[in-house]
Amino acid sequence: DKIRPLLAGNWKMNGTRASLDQIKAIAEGVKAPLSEKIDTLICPPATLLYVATALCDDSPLAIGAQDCHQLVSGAHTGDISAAMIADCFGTHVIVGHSERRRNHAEGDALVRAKAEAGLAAELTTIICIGETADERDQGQTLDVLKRQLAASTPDGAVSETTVIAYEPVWAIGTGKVPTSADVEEAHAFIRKELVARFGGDGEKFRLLYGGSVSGANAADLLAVANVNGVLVGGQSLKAVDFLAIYGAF
Ligand code: G2H
Repeated sequence: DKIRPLLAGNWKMNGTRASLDQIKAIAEGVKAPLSEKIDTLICPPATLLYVATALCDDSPLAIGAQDCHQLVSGAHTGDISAAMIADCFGTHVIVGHSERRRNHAEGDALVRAKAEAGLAAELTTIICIGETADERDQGQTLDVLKRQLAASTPDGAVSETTVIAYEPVWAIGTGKVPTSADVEEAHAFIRKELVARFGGDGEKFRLLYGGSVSGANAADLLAVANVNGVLVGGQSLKAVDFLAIYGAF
């Protein structure tokens, strides 16, 4: 069976009530027949989650969150739980984005706990991994991917609800994109590791590429073996840009 692709947008700390127009336009633009073949997702800031899901009621566009706490509730000022995301009708959560790993000192064990929380709340959970520029320069890319993938992915992960996003940190928001050969090597490696750990189900996990994806490079990235979709930052903020990437599927 062919893997059903996923086009995911990560708004990061961008978007106000005024941006709901863009969510509406994306929800309206994600139409059949293409929407029957691919899943689409926007992860706005948590402040817009509840109203965004209401706006997408009649659209195949899914709405998710960019992070969650590893616990269900409690004295954790400023955090939101996976259960709260589900309560807002969010269906997906991103965990382990490099900006969380770097700016909030989130290590693999915490990312794994967050992924477990996402899965426990029945959210499709997107686990991000990727090497920094220094690690790449030192030839450590595959070692880093191996370690992050192994330590950030829960044992109970299954292909239906767990997605792996490969985001080379040096490609994020920089306009620099790895070559197709580099993406192919990284994704083939991730696939091999997933199969080694999860057997046949490892063949079915969706592997997304993320980092400076745009309408101009999406088709080339999507043509790479084991690229089952993309995770888009900057180019997901405006409907016109996001829908151009949608059109590349
Ligand atoms: C990578 C990506 C979205 P951008 O972080 O997660 O952002 O497309 O802006 O590089």
